[in-house]
Amino acid sequence: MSLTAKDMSVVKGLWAKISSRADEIGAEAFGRMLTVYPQTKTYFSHWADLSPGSAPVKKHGKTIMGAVADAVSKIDDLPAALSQLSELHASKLRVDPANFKILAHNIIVVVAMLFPADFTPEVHVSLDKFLQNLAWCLAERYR
Ligand code: HNI
Repeated sequence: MSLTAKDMSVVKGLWAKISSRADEIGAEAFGRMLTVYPQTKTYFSHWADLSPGSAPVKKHGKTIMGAVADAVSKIDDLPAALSQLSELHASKLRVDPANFKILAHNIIVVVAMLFPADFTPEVHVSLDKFLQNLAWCLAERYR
């Protein structure tokens, strides 16, 4: 399911509208993932506080969205943009790649919640495709 030129421009257009709140989106989506899919907490058991809105959750939400922002800016070559992060998640962090789709889904929910007027069916499709591609590229180094 590769991204069309239209998907890329829709995602970039959306990003221009929502990027000023990227930290908030990341914190909210990451906090929701940990709450709704508690098995994801196992990767962060070394943190002091995993509750929604806690300082480490906010900080990591921001980190994740920094990588998403970078992927948006390199949307025409996502495998190259994400290869180092994929390597890190595969060999060092050993995160089950099924979790990438779970986080992607939570990001979609939060974007829809915070930007209802911008979240048209067209935006939904392109954002979903983009995040699924991002998840797929993050899983690339597991093979
Ligand atoms: Ni992920 C660290 C990006 C999904 C578990 N992750 C990072 C870092 C970035 C990042 C950036 C910091 C790297 C560094 O230190 O150089 N992660 C992303 C992105 C996604 C994602 C863009 C998907 C959209 N990561 C996930 C998921 C899990 C996950 C779904 C587990 C459920 N990531 C981790 C862990 C770390 C991490 C664990 C290290 C955290 C720490 O202790 O600092």
